[in-house]
Amino acid sequence: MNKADFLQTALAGRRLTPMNSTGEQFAPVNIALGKYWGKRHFSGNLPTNDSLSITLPEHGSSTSITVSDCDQVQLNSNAVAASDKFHQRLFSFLDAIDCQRPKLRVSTQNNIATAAGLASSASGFAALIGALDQLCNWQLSQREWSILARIGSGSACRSIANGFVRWHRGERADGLDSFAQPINTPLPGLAVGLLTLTTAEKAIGSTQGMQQTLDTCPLFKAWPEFANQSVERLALSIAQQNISALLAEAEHNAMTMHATMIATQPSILYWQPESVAVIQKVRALRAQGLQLYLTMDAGPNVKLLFHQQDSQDVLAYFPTAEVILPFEHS
Ligand code: 2P0
Repeated sequence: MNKADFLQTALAGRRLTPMNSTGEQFAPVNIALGKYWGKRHFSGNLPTNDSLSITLPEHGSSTSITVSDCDQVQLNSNAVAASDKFHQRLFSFLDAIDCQRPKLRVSTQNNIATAAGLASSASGFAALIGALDQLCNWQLSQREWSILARIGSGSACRSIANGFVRWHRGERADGLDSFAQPINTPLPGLAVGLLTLTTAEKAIGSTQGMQQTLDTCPLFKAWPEFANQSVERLALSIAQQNISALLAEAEHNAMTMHATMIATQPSILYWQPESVAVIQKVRALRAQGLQLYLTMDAGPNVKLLFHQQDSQDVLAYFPTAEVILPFEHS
């Protein structure tokens, strides 16, 4: 199956036929505490393992779509050239949804610290599907929304709800059982600190990084089983309202994922000297008794994980951190 096959299967007969003058949707970014790394099918973004994320409710993408006389896209109020990769990825995705679609004008605003390594493709694809749903009156269920967003970018399937979200890897070849579901158990007291250490372009994109890990990493055999069990432990910590256990598991999960990246041939190392300095500092502070943990994705920046009650201490040690309380928002 190619991307268009996956999309058409999930759309179940729906076409990209506008029924309203415009479609608009906001979708939030998410940070994986249990990581998605590895695909069992590449064009469907079908994962080898379950993953679990926390949504940052006020950070994300707002997308609006209208019919136009030519395909055009604006990103943060700037027109994107047709030769740009972003433009091409967007409109080839829309072609794969419906090759007879009308020309469209897409406008996306990201209020995200993109430089902090938050995946704007996740909120972007989730917002795009939501906006299409509004434009075409598709009346998607949350599950269908998640599946369609996943086909755009895997982690986008988790950007469909606030709070904790779990992506079930699924087993079906058509991907209809690979979608994310909210875990309706809040954990007030959980805090995330975004650290922007460097704005350097990442060395290698996630899709290519996953392919290389799958092809060459001898440790990758152990990853899916570890990752699935890790997600079970994360879910149990949430159910038991045990923030410390959740944070410790999240850091171990991230470090194990990075070990598989580092053990590829050639080795993928997303960390920069600034990242390692933060890792060492977090460990030193933890040795002094501060319940401070971290997670990292396919880039050099670090997301701190801690108890809300320790926010002042964390800010004293990391004054540039943007502190986010995922369960306290308007
Ligand atoms: C995650 N990452 O779970 C993991 C952790 C990066 C490291 O999801 O190829 O941009 O579009 O499915 O979703 C980044 O991967 O990759 C990602 P594609 P995506 O958040």
